[in-house]
This record gives sequence, C-alpha cells and structure tokens, in this order.
Amino acid sequence: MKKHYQMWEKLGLNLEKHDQFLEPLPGLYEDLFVSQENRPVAMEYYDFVVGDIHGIRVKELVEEKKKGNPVISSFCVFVPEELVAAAGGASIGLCAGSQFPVPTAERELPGSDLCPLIKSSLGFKMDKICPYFEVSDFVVGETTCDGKKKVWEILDKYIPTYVMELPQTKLKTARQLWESEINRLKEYIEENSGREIKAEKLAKAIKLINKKRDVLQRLYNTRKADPAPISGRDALLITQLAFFDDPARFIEKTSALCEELEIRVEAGEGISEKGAARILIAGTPMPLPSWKIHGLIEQNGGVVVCEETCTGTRYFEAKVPEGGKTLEEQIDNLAERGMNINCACFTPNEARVDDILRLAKEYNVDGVIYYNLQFCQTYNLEYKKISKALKGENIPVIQIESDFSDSDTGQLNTRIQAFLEMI
Ligand code: BJ8
Repeated sequence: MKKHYQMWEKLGLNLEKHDQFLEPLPGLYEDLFVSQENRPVAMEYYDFVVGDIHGIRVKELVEEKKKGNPVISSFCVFVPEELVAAAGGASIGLCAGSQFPVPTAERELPGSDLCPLIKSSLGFKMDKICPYFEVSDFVVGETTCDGKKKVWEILDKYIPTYVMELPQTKLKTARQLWESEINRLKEYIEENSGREIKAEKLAKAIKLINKKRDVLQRLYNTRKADPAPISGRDALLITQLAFFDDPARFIEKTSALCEELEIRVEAGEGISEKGAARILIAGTPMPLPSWKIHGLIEQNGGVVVCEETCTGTRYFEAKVPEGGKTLEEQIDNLAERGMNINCACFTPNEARVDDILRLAKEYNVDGVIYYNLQFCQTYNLEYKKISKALKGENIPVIQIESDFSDSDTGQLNTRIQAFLEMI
C-alpha cells in the first residue's frame, strides 16, 4: 500500500486517517472471505482488487483524467452510468458502508435519527480517506429520500454535487420528468467534460452496461442451485465491486467465475452443505465494506442465496432496451429502466412485493431477512405489507435494523441464530 502514498498525497488524502481506516481491512477480509473452505478459484481476482482497493483502480482513474476523460461518482442505481461511459469517462458508485467516518459527519449532521449510509457518504469526503471521491470531477446525487436530498447541499461545500430530481411515482408525468432529468444530466456531463455524447457512443455504452447486468444475473442464477456454489458474502462482494471496476474487465473476470460456478453446479458441488438454510436478504443497500449480516448468517450455517437490494438484484435486473437509434430514443430507453426499479422511495410500490415473492420462489429460499438501515423510513414502512405477503406464502421472515458499527453484533447473532434454527 505504501507504494501509493505519493498518489494519495497528490489527491489530497489525509494519510494518517487513511492508514487508520484501512488498517483493520486485511484481517477482517482474511477472516470473512479468504478463510472460507472450498472457495471458487476465480475469487482470486476479487481478492486482488480488495487487496489493493485504493491503489490500482485509482491509478487507472488518474490516468483517465490525464487523457481528459471524466470521472463521475454517484450513490444510487438510478444514476445512468451509460451517459458517463458514452462521454468516454468512468462512473464510480461510491461506497458508504463504513462506520469509520460517521463521527466526523456528525459534526455537520444530526447525531441521531439519521441513516448511517448518509452519514458515511459525507464522512468519507470530510475525512479525506476515499481516493475515489478525491479523483472525481463531481458527484451526482438524487432526490430519493429526504436525508439524501438534504445532504447534497452540505456535500456540495466539499465537492461539486449535481442533483438529479428522481420522481417518486411511476405515473406517465413522472416518467417524463425522469427523461428530462436524464437529458439535463447529459448536457451537464457534456458541458463539464467538453465531450459530446453521440448516439453511436451511447448505443455502445448501453450494450456494455447491459452486459455487466447480464453477467451479474448469470452469477445470481448459479446461486439458485442447492448447494449454492458460492457464498452470499462472495456474491455480495462481487456486486459491490461492480460499482467501480472497469466494466469490460469486470465482465470478463465475472464470466470466468460463472463458468467455474456452472461446472460446480453441474457436479453438485457447493460452498455449503446441501440443505443449508437458504436466505434471501431484502431491503436497504449494503455498500462496501458492509458485510456484517452476510457474515453472521453464514457463520451460523445458513447461506445467503439472493439480495433484493441495490447491492443485489435492484442493481442489475432492470435493463435498458437496446434498440434506440437516435439520442431521443436512447434517453427514452434509459428512463424506461428507472421505471422498472422498485425502490421504496416510490409510492405506491406494490411491484416490490411481487419482486420479493418472485425471488423467494426463484431462489427457493427457506426464509427472508428484511434488512433495514436504521432510520430508513421508506424501507421500514414497507416491512409490514411485505412480511404479510411472505407469511401468506408460508415464508418465514424477520426484520433486522442495524448500522455499520459492530455494537449490535452480539444481539444480531442471537437473533439470526434463532431464526436459522426456527426455519
Ligand atoms: S434506489 S435504495 S440506492 S435510493 S439513504 S433510502 S437507506 S434512508 S439508499 Fe437507495 Fe437509490 Fe433507493 Fe437503491 Fe434509506 Fe438511507 Fe435514504 Fe437509502
């Protein structure tokens, strides 16, 4: 890691804090990931990426910037990364899954009653410990929940923050708004990067990002087998890394992993015992390095086989139709994808209930853990109707509210153990 100090210094990182932040990562990663028995060989690539998490990829982005290519960051699966790729740039989904920068963020934000993801997002920038933030030209925020839309006003003091107005319904007028917002972002990227987004390039970008979605779907398809050929924590890690790896390389490496997993499925080989309790996690996102819940489930003998989250199926299931020839048609298609993502920030949001019931069947799950980041009201409010629908199908469910700290690990462990025993 020391070999990157010069680059980090140039980017303006707080090296001392950055060292403190990264210090526990290798041990944690070793315990949770590397020590798994019978792990797929192709996980080597992702181990390598995590092993140099603030190094090689950041270096690539610095090089991209030298060539005049934009680096644009975001926090939500609605932000169309295709536009960034069509401008010749790199789109980075920033992490916000750590407790480390939360105390710093609390200097600007309420100490209680606020989602940890929001605090973590701002804290990474305030602490200057994320090179991806520092290498970004600007951040794209969105008006999803109230906390997020207000934090952009504060983040803008630290880094230019452009805000997309995300509709809250799926009405025709809301779709028109979303389409005009995608157009507005396109113009903003063009102005800031000096790159014109042409139909031909956007068509290629749409295909490329759809391929990334396809390979993630292929990975998830292998998890439908019993025994599951890959652990839930490894699958989660792969989705987390999909947000900032180079898309073409990610597709190549993940395709190679899928080939290995498909052979395992054929041979009936798995990461866990056949018949291990199969869990679907539904709810709020788990950005890097938020691995706590998966760790607890799998260390207690269960296996996570699917995530209905934005670090799961909400990231890749909805695709952009590829037929658009003109920019107008393509932007209409980009808007279409957004309307097929069922985030709890929409009202009504009945399709999310259908999604969860469908996933529970497709992945043949024994139970659902409804994961709610503390103080996320929209997801919390949807729990009752979702649990009712699941119970109606005789699928056991519990709700777990948590943050990114370890303070509740013991209590969560007891609840998860009891749930796994019950199913
Ligand atoms: S599409 S889930 S990434 S908004 S920040 S809403 S957890 S209180 S993240 Fe999200 Fe886009 Fe929706 Fe997905 Fe709740 Fe926290 Fe708000 Fe959050």
